[in-house]
Amino acid sequence: MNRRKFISKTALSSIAAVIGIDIVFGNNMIEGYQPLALQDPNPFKMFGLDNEMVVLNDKPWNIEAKAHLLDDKITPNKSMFIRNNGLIPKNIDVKKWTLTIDGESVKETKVYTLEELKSKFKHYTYQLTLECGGNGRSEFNPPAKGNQWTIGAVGCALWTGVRLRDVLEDAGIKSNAVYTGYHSADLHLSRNPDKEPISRGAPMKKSLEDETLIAFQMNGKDIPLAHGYPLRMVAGGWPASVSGKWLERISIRNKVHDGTKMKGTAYRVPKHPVAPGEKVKHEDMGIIESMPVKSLITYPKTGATIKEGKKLSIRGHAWAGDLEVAKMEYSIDFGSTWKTCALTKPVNRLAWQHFSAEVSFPKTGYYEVWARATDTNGKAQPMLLPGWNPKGYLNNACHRIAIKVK
Ligand SMILES: Nc1nc2c(c(=O)[nH]1)N[C@H]1C(S)=C(S)[C@@H](COP(=O)(O)O)O[C@H]1N2
Ligand SMILES: [Mo]
Repeated sequence: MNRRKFISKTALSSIAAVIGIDIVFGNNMIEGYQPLALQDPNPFKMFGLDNEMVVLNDKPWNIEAKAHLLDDKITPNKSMFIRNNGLIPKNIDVKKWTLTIDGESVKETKVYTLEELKSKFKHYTYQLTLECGGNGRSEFNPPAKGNQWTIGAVGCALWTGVRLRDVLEDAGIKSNAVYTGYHSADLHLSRNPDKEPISRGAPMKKSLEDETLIAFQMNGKDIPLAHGYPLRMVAGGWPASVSGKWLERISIRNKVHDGTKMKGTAYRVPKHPVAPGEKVKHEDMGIIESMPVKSLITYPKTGATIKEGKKLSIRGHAWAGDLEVAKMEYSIDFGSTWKTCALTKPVNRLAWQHFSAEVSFPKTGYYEVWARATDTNGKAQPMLLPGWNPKGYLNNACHRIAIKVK
Protein backbone atom coordinates (compact mmCIF):
# COMPACT_ATOMS: atom_id res chain seq x y z
CA MET A 1 0.00 0.00 0.00
CA ASN A 2 1.26 3.43 -0.90
CA ARG A 3 0.60 5.29 2.35
CA ARG A 4 1.69 8.86 2.75
CA LYS A 5 3.91 9.51 5.71
CA PHE A 6 2.78 11.72 8.56
CA ILE A 7 4.97 14.35 10.11
CA SER A 8 7.52 13.22 12.72
CA LYS A 9 7.09 14.27 16.35
CA THR A 10 10.28 16.31 16.35
CA ALA A 11 9.35 18.16 13.15
CA LEU A 12 5.92 18.86 14.61
CA SER A 13 7.27 20.26 17.86
CA SER A 14 9.77 22.49 16.06
CA ILE A 15 7.00 23.90 13.84
CA ALA A 16 4.81 24.46 16.90
CA ALA A 17 7.71 26.29 18.55
CA VAL A 18 7.96 28.69 15.59
CA ILE A 19 4.20 29.31 15.55
CA GLY A 20 4.29 29.76 19.30
CA ILE A 21 1.36 27.49 20.19
CA ASP A 22 0.41 23.81 19.98
CA ILE A 23 -0.97 22.61 16.64
CA VAL A 24 -3.98 20.70 17.94
CA PHE A 25 -4.38 18.16 15.11
CA GLY A 26 -0.74 18.43 14.10
CA ASN A 27 -0.34 14.63 14.06
CA ASN A 28 -2.55 14.58 10.97
CA MET A 29 -0.17 16.75 8.97
CA ILE A 30 1.58 14.95 6.15
CA GLU A 31 5.37 15.01 6.11
CA GLY A 32 6.59 18.10 4.29
CA TYR A 33 3.31 19.97 4.71
CA GLN A 34 3.78 23.65 5.47
CA PRO A 35 1.12 25.06 7.78
CA LEU A 36 -0.29 28.37 6.55
CA ALA A 37 1.14 30.18 9.55
CA LEU A 38 4.61 29.50 8.14
CA GLN A 39 3.83 29.69 4.43
CA ASP A 40 2.48 33.14 4.42
CA PRO A 41 4.65 35.31 6.61
CA ASN A 42 2.47 37.64 8.60
CA PRO A 43 3.90 41.14 8.03
CA PHE A 44 2.42 42.48 11.25
CA LYS A 45 4.24 39.85 13.27
CA MET A 46 7.32 39.84 11.10
CA PHE A 47 7.82 43.60 11.41
CA GLY A 48 6.14 44.05 14.80
CA LEU A 49 3.50 46.32 13.30
CA ASP A 50 0.15 47.52 14.54
CA ASN A 51 -2.58 45.28 13.08
CA GLU A 52 -4.24 48.27 11.46
CA MET A 53 -1.25 49.13 9.26
CA VAL A 54 -2.10 48.76 5.57
CA VAL A 55 -0.07 46.50 3.29
CA LEU A 56 0.13 48.01 -0.22
CA ASN A 57 2.54 45.47 -1.64
CA ASP A 58 4.39 42.42 -0.35
CA LYS A 59 6.99 42.05 -3.15
CA PRO A 60 8.66 44.28 -2.08
CA TRP A 61 7.10 45.14 1.26
CA ASN A 62 5.34 48.50 1.27
CA ILE A 63 3.20 49.25 4.29
CA GLU A 64 1.56 52.48 5.42
CA ALA A 65 -0.06 53.83 8.57
CA LYS A 66 -3.54 55.24 9.07
CA ALA A 67 -3.75 58.77 10.41
CA HIS A 68 -4.85 57.79 13.92
CA LEU A 69 -1.93 55.36 14.25
CA LEU A 70 0.41 58.35 13.99
CA ASP A 71 -1.03 60.11 17.04
CA ASP A 72 2.14 59.74 19.17
CA LYS A 73 4.50 62.68 19.22
CA ILE A 74 7.36 60.30 18.49
CA THR A 75 6.35 57.67 15.94
CA PRO A 76 6.76 54.21 17.49
CA ASN A 77 8.23 51.41 15.37
CA LYS A 78 4.84 49.70 15.16
CA SER A 79 3.31 52.55 13.16
CA MET A 80 6.30 53.60 11.05
CA PHE A 81 5.63 53.05 7.34
CA ILE A 82 7.88 50.65 5.44
CA ARG A 83 8.97 51.41 1.91
CA ASN A 84 11.24 48.94 0.16
CA ASN A 85 12.37 49.00 -3.45
CA GLY A 86 14.09 45.63 -3.28
CA LEU A 87 14.49 42.64 -0.99
CA ILE A 88 15.47 43.07 2.66
CA PRO A 89 19.02 41.74 3.21
CA LYS A 90 19.34 38.41 4.99
CA ASN A 91 21.96 37.05 7.38
CA ILE A 92 23.42 40.38 8.43
CA ASP A 93 26.63 39.93 10.42
CA VAL A 94 27.12 43.16 12.36
CA LYS A 95 30.64 42.13 13.39
CA LYS A 96 31.65 42.15 9.74
CA TRP A 97 29.55 45.16 8.71
CA THR A 98 31.60 48.07 7.38
CA LEU A 99 30.89 51.50 5.96
CA THR A 100 33.10 52.62 3.08
CA ILE A 101 33.56 56.27 2.12
CA ASP A 102 34.81 56.57 -1.44
CA GLY A 103 34.15 58.46 -4.66
CA GLU A 104 35.85 60.98 -6.96
CA SER A 105 35.84 63.68 -4.30
CA VAL A 106 37.19 61.84 -1.26
CA LYS A 107 40.84 62.43 -0.39
CA GLU A 108 41.34 58.81 0.59
CA THR A 109 38.95 55.84 0.58
CA LYS A 110 38.13 54.94 4.16
CA VAL A 111 36.53 51.86 5.68
CA TYR A 112 34.97 51.96 9.13
CA THR A 113 33.65 49.06 11.16
CA LEU A 114 30.45 49.68 13.10
CA GLU A 115 32.47 49.79 16.31
CA GLU A 116 34.84 52.41 14.88
CA LEU A 117 31.95 54.56 13.73
CA LYS A 118 30.32 54.40 17.14
CA SER A 119 33.49 54.99 19.15
CA LYS A 120 35.29 57.52 16.96
CA PHE A 121 32.48 60.04 16.40
CA LYS A 122 30.16 61.93 18.70
CA HIS A 123 26.57 60.64 18.90
CA TYR A 124 23.55 62.82 18.23
CA THR A 125 19.85 62.10 18.67
CA TYR A 126 17.21 63.99 16.70
CA GLN A 127 13.56 63.50 15.95
CA LEU A 128 13.44 63.62 12.15
CA THR A 129 10.44 63.65 9.81
CA LEU A 130 10.70 61.09 7.04
CA GLU A 131 8.04 61.17 4.35
CA CYS A 132 8.05 59.17 1.13
CA GLY A 133 8.09 61.47 -1.92
CA GLY A 134 5.08 59.51 -3.22
CA ASN A 135 2.96 59.89 -0.08
CA GLY A 136 -0.55 60.88 -1.26
CA ARG A 137 0.02 59.51 -4.77
CA SER A 138 -3.31 57.63 -4.81
CA GLU A 139 -5.27 60.85 -5.32
CA PHE A 140 -3.69 62.01 -8.57
CA ASN A 141 -5.63 61.85 -11.81
CA PRO A 142 -4.63 60.66 -14.35
CA PRO A 143 -3.23 58.15 -11.86
CA ALA A 144 0.50 57.69 -11.45
CA LYS A 145 2.13 54.27 -11.34
CA GLY A 146 3.78 53.22 -8.10
CA ASN A 147 2.64 52.49 -4.59
CA GLN A 148 -0.79 53.99 -4.05
CA TRP A 149 0.07 55.69 -0.77
CA THR A 150 -2.80 57.55 0.86
CA ILE A 151 -1.60 59.65 3.81
CA GLY A 152 0.42 57.19 5.88
CA ALA A 153 3.92 57.13 4.36
CA VAL A 154 5.26 59.54 6.95
CA GLY A 155 6.67 59.29 10.45
CA CYS A 156 8.85 61.13 12.90
CA ALA A 157 10.91 58.72 14.96
CA LEU A 158 13.91 59.44 17.13
CA TRP A 159 17.15 58.69 15.30
CA THR A 160 20.56 58.27 16.94
CA GLY A 161 23.82 58.16 15.09
CA VAL A 162 26.89 60.09 14.04
CA ARG A 163 26.89 63.11 11.80
CA LEU A 164 27.52 62.30 8.14
CA ARG A 165 29.58 65.50 8.13
CA ASP A 166 31.95 64.28 10.86
CA VAL A 167 32.58 61.03 8.99
CA LEU A 168 33.08 62.71 5.60
CA GLU A 169 35.44 65.27 7.15
CA ASP A 170 37.42 62.47 8.76
CA ALA A 171 37.78 60.83 5.35
CA GLY A 172 38.63 64.17 3.73
CA ILE A 173 36.42 65.99 1.23
CA LYS A 174 37.94 67.50 -1.93
CA SER A 175 36.87 71.00 -2.93
CA ASN A 176 35.13 69.68 -6.07
CA ALA A 177 32.59 67.62 -4.07
CA VAL A 178 29.02 68.06 -5.33
CA TYR A 179 26.84 65.24 -4.02
CA THR A 180 26.81 62.15 -1.85
CA GLY A 181 25.48 58.81 -3.12
CA TYR A 182 24.62 55.84 -0.95
CA HIS A 183 24.98 52.15 -1.69
CA SER A 184 23.15 49.51 0.29
CA ALA A 185 22.95 45.81 1.02
CA ASP A 186 19.39 45.16 -0.17
CA LEU A 187 18.92 42.97 -3.22
CA HIS A 188 17.33 44.02 -6.52
CA LEU A 189 13.93 42.36 -7.14
CA SER A 190 15.49 40.45 -10.05
CA ARG A 191 18.03 39.02 -7.54
CA ASN A 192 20.76 40.17 -9.90
CA PRO A 193 23.57 41.23 -7.51
CA ASP A 194 24.93 43.67 -10.10
CA LYS A 195 21.74 45.75 -9.95
CA GLU A 196 20.89 48.08 -7.09
CA PRO A 197 17.26 48.59 -6.01
CA ILE A 198 17.98 52.22 -5.17
CA SER A 199 21.06 54.42 -4.76
CA ARG A 200 20.29 58.06 -4.07
CA GLY A 201 21.89 60.83 -2.06
CA ALA A 202 21.96 64.55 -1.41
CA PRO A 203 23.87 67.68 -2.45
CA MET A 204 26.83 68.48 -0.18
CA LYS A 205 24.93 71.28 1.58
CA LYS A 206 22.23 68.88 2.82
CA SER A 207 24.76 66.10 3.45
CA LEU A 208 26.82 68.36 5.72
CA GLU A 209 23.91 69.67 7.83
CA ASP A 210 24.00 69.06 11.60
CA GLU A 211 20.91 66.84 11.47
CA THR A 212 22.00 64.57 8.61
CA LEU A 213 22.94 61.35 10.35
CA ILE A 214 24.42 57.96 9.77
CA ALA A 215 22.08 56.34 12.25
CA PHE A 216 22.34 53.07 14.14
CA GLN A 217 19.36 53.51 16.46
CA MET A 218 15.67 54.22 15.99
CA ASN A 219 13.67 55.15 19.07
CA GLY A 220 16.55 54.26 21.39
CA LYS A 221 17.17 50.72 20.14
CA ASP A 222 18.93 49.04 17.21
CA ILE A 223 17.16 50.06 13.98
CA PRO A 224 14.60 47.35 13.09
CA LEU A 225 15.61 45.22 10.09
CA ALA A 226 12.86 46.66 7.86
CA HIS A 227 14.08 50.21 8.54
CA GLY A 228 17.71 49.59 7.65
CA TYR A 229 19.51 47.61 10.38
CA PRO A 230 22.31 48.01 11.24
CA LEU A 231 23.04 51.39 9.62
CA ARG A 232 21.13 53.96 7.59
CA MET A 233 21.36 57.50 6.39
CA VAL A 234 18.70 59.85 7.79
CA ALA A 235 18.12 63.20 6.09
CA GLY A 236 14.93 64.64 7.61
CA GLY A 237 12.68 66.94 5.59
CA TRP A 238 13.70 65.54 2.21
CA PRO A 239 12.01 62.67 0.36
CA ALA A 240 12.74 59.64 2.55
CA SER A 241 14.33 57.95 -0.48
CA VAL A 242 17.42 60.06 0.34
CA SER A 243 17.72 58.15 3.62
CA GLY A 244 19.45 54.97 2.45
CA LYS A 245 18.81 51.89 4.55
CA TRP A 246 21.24 48.98 5.13
CA LEU A 247 24.01 51.45 4.39
CA GLU A 248 27.35 50.00 3.22
CA ARG A 249 28.98 52.75 1.23
CA ILE A 250 28.75 56.48 0.65
CA SER A 251 30.45 57.96 -2.38
CA ILE A 252 31.44 61.62 -2.42
CA ARG A 253 30.70 62.54 -6.00
CA ASN A 254 32.11 65.32 -8.18
CA LYS A 255 28.74 65.52 -9.98
CA VAL A 256 25.10 64.91 -9.16
CA HIS A 257 24.93 61.27 -8.07
CA ASP A 258 23.79 59.04 -10.93
CA GLY A 259 22.74 55.88 -9.06
CA THR A 260 19.52 53.92 -9.52
CA LYS A 261 16.44 56.16 -9.06
CA MET A 262 18.44 59.35 -9.57
CA LYS A 263 17.71 59.39 -13.29
CA GLY A 264 14.68 59.47 -15.59
CA THR A 265 11.48 60.57 -13.87
CA ALA A 266 12.34 59.04 -10.48
CA TYR A 267 11.97 61.58 -7.67
CA ARG A 268 11.70 64.41 -10.18
CA VAL A 269 8.84 66.85 -10.71
CA PRO A 270 8.20 69.41 -13.47
CA LYS A 271 10.02 72.70 -12.85
CA HIS A 272 6.93 74.56 -14.10
CA PRO A 273 3.25 73.61 -13.65
CA VAL A 274 1.92 71.23 -16.30
CA ALA A 275 -1.59 70.11 -17.29
CA PRO A 276 -2.72 66.73 -15.88
CA GLY A 277 -1.49 63.95 -18.15
CA GLU A 278 0.93 66.16 -20.08
CA LYS A 279 4.25 64.65 -21.25
CA VAL A 280 7.18 66.52 -19.69
CA LYS A 281 10.65 66.68 -21.25
CA HIS A 282 13.50 65.43 -19.09
CA GLU A 283 15.23 68.82 -19.05
CA ASP A 284 12.03 70.34 -17.64
CA MET A 285 12.10 68.01 -14.62
CA GLY A 286 14.05 68.74 -11.41
CA ILE A 287 15.14 66.51 -8.52
CA ILE A 288 12.88 66.85 -5.45
CA GLU A 289 14.73 68.42 -2.53
CA SER A 290 12.93 69.77 0.56
CA MET A 291 9.40 68.35 0.97
CA PRO A 292 6.41 70.72 0.97
CA VAL A 293 4.43 71.91 4.02
CA LYS A 294 1.90 69.34 5.24
CA SER A 295 -0.16 68.24 8.24
CA LEU A 296 -2.16 65.32 9.53
CA ILE A 297 -5.09 65.15 11.96
CA THR A 298 -4.27 62.16 14.14
CA TYR A 299 -7.11 62.51 16.65
CA PRO A 300 -9.98 61.78 16.49
CA LYS A 301 -10.34 59.03 13.90
CA THR A 302 -12.31 60.02 10.85
CA GLY A 303 -15.99 59.07 11.28
CA ALA A 304 -16.19 60.04 14.96
CA THR A 305 -19.54 61.12 16.40
CA ILE A 306 -19.96 63.74 19.14
CA LYS A 307 -22.91 65.05 21.09
CA GLU A 308 -24.54 68.31 20.13
CA GLY A 309 -23.18 71.22 22.16
CA LYS A 310 -19.92 69.41 22.99
CA LYS A 311 -16.58 70.72 21.80
CA LEU A 312 -14.38 68.38 19.81
CA SER A 313 -10.67 68.27 20.69
CA ILE A 314 -8.58 67.70 17.60
CA ARG A 315 -4.82 67.26 17.37
CA GLY A 316 -2.11 66.24 14.95
CA HIS A 317 1.28 67.06 13.49
CA ALA A 318 2.58 69.48 10.89
CA TRP A 319 5.91 69.65 9.06
CA ALA A 320 7.49 71.70 6.29
CA GLY A 321 10.59 70.01 4.83
CA ASP A 322 13.68 72.10 5.63
CA LEU A 323 11.47 74.90 6.96
CA GLU A 324 9.26 75.24 10.02
CA VAL A 325 5.49 75.47 10.20
CA ALA A 326 4.53 79.03 11.12
CA LYS A 327 0.74 78.72 11.30
CA MET A 328 -1.84 76.00 11.67
CA GLU A 329 -5.56 76.39 10.97
CA TYR A 330 -8.70 74.29 10.73
CA SER A 331 -11.96 74.69 8.82
CA ILE A 332 -15.37 73.04 9.37
CA ASP A 333 -17.00 74.62 6.30
CA PHE A 334 -15.01 73.07 3.44
CA GLY A 335 -12.38 75.78 3.51
CA SER A 336 -14.60 78.90 3.42
CA THR A 337 -13.34 80.15 6.79
CA TRP A 338 -10.39 79.15 8.91
CA LYS A 339 -9.63 79.28 12.64
CA THR A 340 -6.24 79.15 14.30
CA CYS A 341 -4.90 76.05 16.08
CA ALA A 342 -2.38 76.01 18.90
CA LEU A 343 1.00 75.00 17.47
CA THR A 344 4.21 73.89 19.23
CA LYS A 345 7.78 74.59 18.18
CA PRO A 346 9.72 71.58 16.85
CA VAL A 347 11.83 69.74 19.49
CA ASN A 348 14.72 70.14 17.06
CA ARG A 349 15.13 71.26 13.47
CA LEU A 350 13.39 68.92 10.97
CA ALA A 351 11.09 67.38 13.60
CA TRP A 352 7.35 67.65 13.09
CA GLN A 353 5.33 70.06 15.23
CA HIS A 354 2.09 69.40 17.09
CA PHE A 355 -1.18 71.26 16.80
CA SER A 356 -4.45 71.15 18.69
CA ALA A 357 -7.79 72.95 18.76
CA GLU A 358 -11.19 72.83 20.47
CA VAL A 359 -13.74 72.79 17.68
CA SER A 360 -17.38 73.91 18.12
CA PHE A 361 -20.12 73.02 15.68
CA PRO A 362 -23.19 75.25 15.15
CA LYS A 363 -25.80 72.44 14.95
CA THR A 364 -26.29 68.72 14.41
CA GLY A 365 -25.26 67.19 11.12
CA TYR A 366 -22.32 66.05 9.03
CA TYR A 367 -19.09 68.03 9.02
CA GLU A 368 -15.57 67.70 7.74
CA VAL A 369 -12.70 69.08 9.73
CA TRP A 370 -9.89 70.20 7.43
CA ALA A 371 -6.41 71.12 8.62
CA ARG A 372 -4.04 73.52 6.88
CA ALA A 373 -0.42 74.32 7.68
CA THR A 374 1.54 77.35 6.43
CA ASP A 375 5.35 77.36 6.37
CA THR A 376 7.73 80.16 7.35
CA ASN A 377 7.86 81.29 3.71
CA GLY A 378 4.10 81.91 3.79
CA LYS A 379 3.28 78.87 1.62
CA ALA A 380 0.14 77.02 2.71
CA GLN A 381 -1.12 73.54 1.88
CA PRO A 382 -3.50 73.49 -1.09
CA MET A 383 -7.08 72.61 -0.11
CA LEU A 384 -7.34 69.94 -2.76
CA LEU A 385 -4.67 68.49 -5.05
CA PRO A 386 -1.48 70.40 -5.81
CA GLY A 387 0.06 70.39 -9.28
CA TRP A 388 -0.23 67.11 -11.17
CA ASN A 389 3.10 65.48 -12.03
CA PRO A 390 3.89 62.32 -13.98
CA LYS A 391 5.01 60.19 -11.02
CA GLY A 392 2.51 61.45 -8.45
CA TYR A 393 4.90 63.04 -5.97
CA LEU A 394 4.40 65.75 -3.33
CA ASN A 395 0.67 65.60 -2.71
CA ASN A 396 0.40 67.91 0.28
CA ALA A 397 -3.35 68.59 0.08
CA CYS A 398 -5.15 69.37 3.34
CA HIS A 399 -6.00 66.33 5.42
CA ARG A 400 -9.63 66.07 6.55
CA ILE A 401 -11.76 63.92 8.81
CA ALA A 402 -15.52 63.28 8.82
CA ILE A 403 -17.46 64.17 12.00
CA LYS A 404 -21.12 63.65 12.88
CA VAL A 405 -22.75 65.84 15.50
CA LYS A 406 -25.87 64.18 16.95
N1 LIG B 1 18.64 50.63 0.73
C1 LIG B 1 17.41 51.18 0.61
N2 LIG B 1 17.19 52.37 1.18
C2 LIG B 1 15.97 52.94 1.08
C3 LIG B 1 14.93 52.32 0.33
C4 LIG B 1 15.20 51.05 -0.26
O1 LIG B 1 14.36 50.43 -0.90
N3 LIG B 1 16.46 50.53 -0.09
N4 LIG B 1 13.74 52.97 0.18
C5 LIG B 1 13.78 54.41 0.31
C6 LIG B 1 12.46 55.04 0.29
S1 LIG B 1 11.78 55.30 -1.23
C7 LIG B 1 11.86 55.46 1.44
S2 LIG B 1 10.39 56.32 1.38
C8 LIG B 1 12.47 55.21 2.77
C9 LIG B 1 11.52 54.45 3.67
O2 LIG B 1 12.07 54.26 4.93
P1 LIG B 1 11.36 53.32 5.99
O3 LIG B 1 11.00 52.03 5.29
O4 LIG B 1 12.31 53.13 7.11
O5 LIG B 1 10.12 54.05 6.45
O6 LIG B 1 13.67 54.47 2.69
C10 LIG B 1 14.50 54.82 1.60
N5 LIG B 1 15.76 54.12 1.70
MO1 LIG C 1 9.93 56.67 -0.93
